[in-house]
Amino acid sequence: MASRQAPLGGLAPRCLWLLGAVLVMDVSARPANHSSARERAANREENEMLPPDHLNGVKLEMDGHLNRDFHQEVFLGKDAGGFEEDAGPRRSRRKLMLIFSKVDLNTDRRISAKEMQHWIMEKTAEHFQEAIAESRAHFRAVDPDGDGHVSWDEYKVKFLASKGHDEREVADKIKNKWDLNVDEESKGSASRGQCGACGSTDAGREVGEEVLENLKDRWYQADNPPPDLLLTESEFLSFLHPEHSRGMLQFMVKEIIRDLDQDGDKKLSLSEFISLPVGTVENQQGQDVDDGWVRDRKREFEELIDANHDGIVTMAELEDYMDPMNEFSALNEAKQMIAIADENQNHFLEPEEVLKYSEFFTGSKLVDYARSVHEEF
Ligand SMILES: [Ca+2]
Ligand SMILES: [Ca+2]
Ligand SMILES: [Ca+2]
Ligand SMILES: [Ca+2]
Repeated sequence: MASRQAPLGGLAPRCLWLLGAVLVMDVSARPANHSSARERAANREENEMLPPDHLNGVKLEMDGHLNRDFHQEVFLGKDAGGFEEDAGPRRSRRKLMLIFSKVDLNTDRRISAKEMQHWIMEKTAEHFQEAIAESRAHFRAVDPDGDGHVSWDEYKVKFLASKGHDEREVADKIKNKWDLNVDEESKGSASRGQCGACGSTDAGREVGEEVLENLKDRWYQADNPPPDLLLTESEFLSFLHPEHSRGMLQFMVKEIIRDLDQDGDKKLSLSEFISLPVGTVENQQGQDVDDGWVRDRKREFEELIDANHDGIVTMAELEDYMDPMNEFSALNEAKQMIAIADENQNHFLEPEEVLKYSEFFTGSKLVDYARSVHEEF
């Protein structure tokens, strides 16, 4: 894995704007077509054969949306429970302070950027382990004969069966090379939707040839030489979880740029990055949501993705930003997370600050933070 550290001078001063920004960051800024963590969990069952649109601990969704839950995912790791609204504020605060003490490696009761970076890397590794376990289970489901290889046709049968097609019928058709009759006409066409890469949940049961073509592209990408279209378990992992492989990460970046790039220069300008999918603005409320969406994307583009600040995001810049194992990005994230809650501006997080900004770190507001510091820490 090559190390590609892009220059990113003067981050600290630019973090100051974040101080005031936290309140608008989280709840409001979500366009109408963006699903919540809860909806995603509900969809996961149905789409378990599909590579997920959402990847824990990765900054962008496969369809190019910002991952709204990123900070919580890298702060809480797989241990995200216990902060629901009905969990009891006292217990939640206690749990948050327990996390605080784990992040605070040198036990000086404040979190430094280095400590936070270390924590983020640890939680990212946790998400990786989780993805491996999940992928292993799915691999068993698509490799029933257990020979350790899954062919594209085997996968296609299982995938279409999971979408409500008759498994035996599909298998027979594929075996005899008959037409599958899933939306024949778009076969081989170069046109793609807004979400070409993600096999979007909108597709639901209606699996078009286009979705299959996109999946097959991805299958090819995940298949290391020799290109026999048989995936091993580890190749299947990078099919489902592109964040686990350099080549697939690049593929994902290309797909995202292809979907957002309007002038075809294979780079993203700010206006390309913030332009909305058609049809998301329906009323004033929707307009406000979209304004927040644009504001957040603009900030992310300018502060983090466009590392050399020339107003253009290249493939390399987007790849650095998307790579969850990039230590440099993790340090930038750590600094950003600290800046958001660092009220006394000493570049460290104290327990009071973490509790006060609990919504940013955990997704729920834990009221009465001032008292709890004395009670529970
Ligand atoms: Ca410390
Ligand atoms: Ca462009
Ligand atoms: Ca740039
Ligand atoms: Ca502080």
